[in-house]
Amino acid sequence: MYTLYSMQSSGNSYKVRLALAVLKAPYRLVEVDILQGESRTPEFLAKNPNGRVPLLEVAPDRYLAESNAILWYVARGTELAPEDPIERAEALQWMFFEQNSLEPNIGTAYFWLSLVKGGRDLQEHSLDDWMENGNRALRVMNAHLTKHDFFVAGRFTIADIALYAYTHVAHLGDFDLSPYTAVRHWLARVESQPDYVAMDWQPQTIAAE
Ligand SMILES: N[C@@H](CCC(=O)N[C@@H](CS)C(=O)NCC(=O)O)C(=O)O
Repeated sequence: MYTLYSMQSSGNSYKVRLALAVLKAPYRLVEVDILQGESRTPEFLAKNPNGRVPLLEVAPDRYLAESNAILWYVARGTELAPEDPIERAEALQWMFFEQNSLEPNIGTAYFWLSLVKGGRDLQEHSLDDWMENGNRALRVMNAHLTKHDFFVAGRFTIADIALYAYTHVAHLGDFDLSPYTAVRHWLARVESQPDYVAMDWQPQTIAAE
């Protein structure tokens, strides 16, 4: 059974919880409070020298970091992970886009504005850039979703899971999704997938560590 090191309110961690739920894969969950420095302890750094969640223990003492790499690993051989070469490359394209254009703007705004006390004041100098670049990413997504129900392969895949995680909480980072009609319809399509779980959902097995 996998062990997932995750923080409940982390979008990157939620990607993995959502994929594991859709895949009906059992796992042991370890909550890591990054706001209390729990991802920077010597014990955690021994598992992931980069000091971040999510982190998946895939075999005893064998750890996989980076949410989108974890998605590929857990979804291998399933409908969630396209195998056709061009579809696989398109999924990667959107997952790199997520890490380069969406997460650093919408994800970061969500983190500082909704999770960190006083974060708005601390990050005031960054707000305009996040807003401009985050809206640019939303426009790109909206244009694609105007012509497609899902990002890749005409079906729900890990590319949708990767992009959904921070888009669905964009409003908590001050983004207004009302102009992005196709994005809002896609969010609803993701939420109607079988075995979809919300960000605050937890599996049965939660370990104290
Ligand atoms: N590119 C990484 C980003 C991971 C990341 O930034 N995780 C944050 C939580 S969302 C974290 O653990 N931060 C703790 C820290 O930097 O100390 C991924 O996709 O997994």
